Amino acid sequence: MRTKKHVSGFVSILGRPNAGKSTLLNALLGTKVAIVAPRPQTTRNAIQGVLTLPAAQVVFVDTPGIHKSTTKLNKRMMDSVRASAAADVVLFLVDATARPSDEDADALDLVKKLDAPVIAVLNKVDKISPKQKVLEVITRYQELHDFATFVPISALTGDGLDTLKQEIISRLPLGPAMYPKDYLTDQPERFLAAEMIREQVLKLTREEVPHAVAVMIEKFEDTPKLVRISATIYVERQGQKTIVIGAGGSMLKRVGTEARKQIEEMLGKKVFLETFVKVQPNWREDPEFLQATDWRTTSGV
Ligand SMILES: Nc1nc2c(ncn2[C@@H]2O[C@H](COP(=O)(O)OP(=O)(O)OP(=O)(O)O)[C@@H](O)[C@H]2O)c(=O)[nH]1
Ligand SMILES: [Mg+2]
Repeated sequence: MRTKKHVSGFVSILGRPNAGKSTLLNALLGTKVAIVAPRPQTTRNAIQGVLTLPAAQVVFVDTPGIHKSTTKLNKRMMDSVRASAAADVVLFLVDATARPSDEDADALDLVKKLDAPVIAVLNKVDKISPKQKVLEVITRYQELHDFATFVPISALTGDGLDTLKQEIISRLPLGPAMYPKDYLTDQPERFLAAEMIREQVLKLTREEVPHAVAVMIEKFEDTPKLVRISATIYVERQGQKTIVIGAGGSMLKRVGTEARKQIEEMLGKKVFLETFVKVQPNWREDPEFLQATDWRTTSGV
């Protein structure tokens, strides 16, 4: 029942690459809407995930990690961070196990410009022992900015998430739900399918390959019994293509099998997935290519 006390608003999740922003979004929603990988710069587009509760609707915005932009792709990623930063409440997500670095200052600069309350969320406390060390991290960040509050969490185990939800909801303005209650994310299924394929490549490859991978869906045919999907995995060099295909096609097969399972779970339907690998030299500097892989600017993901 919607009472007068209903609150709603936007909550952006900002922080350094690999801090666990996408893991946190999935944990808050209890459903996977964002891909996660143990590599920095996994998320490339700002995406929404909507949490609908009886007395609150929270539109979380997961963003790419704050980093120094070098390529056109990186610049686009940082543009999307800045465009999503303004919100009713901001979560500044910190990997509490990471050493402070120069890029922390850039991340803080961005946050300091915002008018909204900023909650410092200290993530990965499951890896911190003894727990007192969390206090040291809090003290360090207290000196850097006037945060609204500090909430230690583990996005992986779910520790601290109820407290975090309460801290967010108590700061949201009164207002009705903005989306229907079953609305989960703004990403089209085609884009999510492309992301699930990219996630597997990120998980299974290392060094420069993850950064050089982009996925485009060429065909997405929804039939009553089966969804037929054709996807192209783009890399920048021949050597990377050899790695993604693997000996006798073994790597590509693993990527395809794992991604297909995830896509089937998302769609609740059988999927036939075929994948191709192509070399597209320097695509990270190619505005047309970047536009084509961003569903906000084109329908052809
Ligand atoms: N131990 C531990 N690992 C975590 C936790 N949260 C996230 N991780 C791991 O940290 C890595 C990065 O997680 P992501 O959610 O992709 O991080 P992100 O901040 O979205 O990264 P970018 O999209 O690259 O900016 C993954 O290997 C996660 O499993 C946590 O609470 N505890
Ligand atoms: Mg992410």
